[in-house]
Amino acid sequence: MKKWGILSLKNKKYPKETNKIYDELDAFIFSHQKFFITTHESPDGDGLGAQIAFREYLFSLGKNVHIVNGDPLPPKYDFLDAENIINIADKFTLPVDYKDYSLIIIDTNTFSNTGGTYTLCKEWIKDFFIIDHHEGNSDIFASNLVLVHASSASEIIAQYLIRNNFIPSKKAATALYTGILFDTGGFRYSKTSSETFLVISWLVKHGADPTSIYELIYENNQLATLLLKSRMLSSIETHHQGRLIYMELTTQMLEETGGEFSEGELNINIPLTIKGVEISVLLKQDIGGQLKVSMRSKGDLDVSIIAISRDGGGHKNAAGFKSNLSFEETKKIVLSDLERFFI
Ligand SMILES: [Mn+2]
Repeated sequence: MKKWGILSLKNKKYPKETNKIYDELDAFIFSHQKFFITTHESPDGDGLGAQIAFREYLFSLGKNVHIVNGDPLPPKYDFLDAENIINIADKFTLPVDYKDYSLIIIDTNTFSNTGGTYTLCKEWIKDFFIIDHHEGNSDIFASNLVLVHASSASEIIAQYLIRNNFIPSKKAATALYTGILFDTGGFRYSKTSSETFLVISWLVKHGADPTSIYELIYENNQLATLLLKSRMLSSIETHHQGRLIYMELTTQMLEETGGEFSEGELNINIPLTIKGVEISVLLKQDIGGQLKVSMRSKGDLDVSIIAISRDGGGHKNAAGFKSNLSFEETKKIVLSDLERFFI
C-alpha cells in the first residue's frame, strides 16, 4: 500500500497516487444519491465514529443517508448517538425506494461481517464501497478505500474530509476522535503515526474535547464490567514459559455478572501488559452468538497468518476468526496453530 495522508498530500512526491485512492470514493459518492452506511457486527468506537462523521459529510452534499448496523452500539457510546440516528437492521423499515440505495461498509473489508445488514441487503444491493484499514482481502475487488497503514477507519475518513475541505461539526469531530482513541488504544498501538496526531490536532481544533471524551470512554464503567473482568482473569492459563496467555469469555460469565460482551472483549489486551508475554488469545462467545477467537501479539509475531488460514482476518498484531467447534476443541486448535511462534 502506498504512503498516504496529510503529509503525503503536501509532499509533491505523492499527490497523484494518494489522490487516485480518494478519487474513487469521490466518484462513488458522485454517481449515487442514496446511501446506507454500515459497519461490522458488534460495532466498536472506530466503526461508529467513522460512520457518524461520514453521514454528516454525505448530508452536506444533499444525499439521502441511513446508518444501518447489524448490532446496537455498546451503551458507553450512547453519547455519540444522542439523536438516535443509528438503525439496527432487524428493526429497520426499508424505504420504499430501497433498491436505489448503495451501501458504504466501514471498518471491515468483508460484506458478510456486517451481520444483520448483510442479511437485509445481500439479495438486492447493486453497489457497495468499502472503507477500511484491516488486512485480508475477502471482498476487495472493485471500489474500495483500504489503507492498511492507517490507525483506524476514523483516521481515513478524517483524512478524506480534510482533503475535501469539509469542516466537521463538534459532534462529527468528537465521533472521529473517539474512533481513533479507541482503535489506537489511547494512541499506543503500532499504527499510531505522526499523521494520526495531525488528524487529532484538526479534530481538537474543530471541537473534540480530549478530557471529556477520555472520561466518557475510560471513566464511565459499570460494576458488572469489573466483575466480568475478574471472571475472565480467573480463566487465564499460561503457555510456553509465560510467553502466551490464554483466556476465555463465556456466555456463563456474561449471564452471571451481567457484564457486556463488548466490554469483556477488550480485556484481551490485559495479558500484554505482563512482562514477557508475546501473545494473548481470547476465546469468546456472546449470548446467542458464535464462538470467536481473538489474538493479539507484540512486535513481529504475525497472528493474522493464523486468522487468515482459518477464514478470519485482521492485522499483524490483532486478528481473529470464527469457530463452529466447541470451546475445548477450538482451544486445542488455536494453541496448536500458535506453536509455530515458539519453536
Ligand atoms: Mn477499526
